[in-house]
Amino acid sequence: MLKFYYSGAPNPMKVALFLEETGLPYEAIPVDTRKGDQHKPEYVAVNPNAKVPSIVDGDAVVFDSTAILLYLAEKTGKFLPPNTPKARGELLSWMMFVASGVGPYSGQSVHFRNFAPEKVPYAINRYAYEAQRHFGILNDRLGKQKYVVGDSYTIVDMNVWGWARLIPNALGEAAWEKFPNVKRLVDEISARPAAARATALKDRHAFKTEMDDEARRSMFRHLHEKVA
Ligand SMILES: N[C@@H](CCC(=O)N[C@@H](CS)C(=O)NCC(=O)O)C(=O)O
Repeated sequence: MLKFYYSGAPNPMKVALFLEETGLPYEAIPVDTRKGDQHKPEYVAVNPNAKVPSIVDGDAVVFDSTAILLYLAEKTGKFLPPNTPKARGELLSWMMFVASGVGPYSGQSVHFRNFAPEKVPYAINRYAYEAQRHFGILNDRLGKQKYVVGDSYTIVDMNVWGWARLIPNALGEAAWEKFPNVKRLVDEISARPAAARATALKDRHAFKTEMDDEARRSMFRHLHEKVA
């Protein structure tokens, strides 16, 4: 059975959503990143990047949420736009836009707002600005069409949902007012039974919630290793 290495964080949740939407059988294997499970040699053998999510499907090992969504969509033929060069071009462009922009800038914005030991106004503004810019691009697109690519719900919308549902963590409570079209998509997806099952997955395991020294040592390793 497909093994799904996960936590309740945004990137694993996109994959949980896909698995629940399709009903593909899977075994959910918790990786408690606040306890340092991501650095255990047996996990790094699956994901050399030492982050979640990853999957093992027979002899296929896939890491990075965007790669996993593409892999599973191609494997099942589900949640893809029509197989035309135009739609495929859009699919790949928007998947990479989420992978290289929305995710990293949102993640860094959360980090500098909530977790950095010093409040660095330049970094806070830089990452909030870029996260906001990316969500603004999505908001404009979703003002013109119901879904990000084509006229049906695809893996691009799932990829967006992972981080977009946490917009208040990245940009503050009032930020939803700036992105009504993204909110419309997030609310629609979050209301789906598959999304409820995906978000409930984290309750199957007692993930550590405290951001204490062990968690900081596991997730923010640069705190103990000066490289610049
Ligand atoms: N590009 C990767 C990023 C994965 C990632 O940053 N995962 C976070 C959770 S959302 C994680 O594992 N954090 C723990 C750590 O950084 O040690 C993806 O999309 O899967």
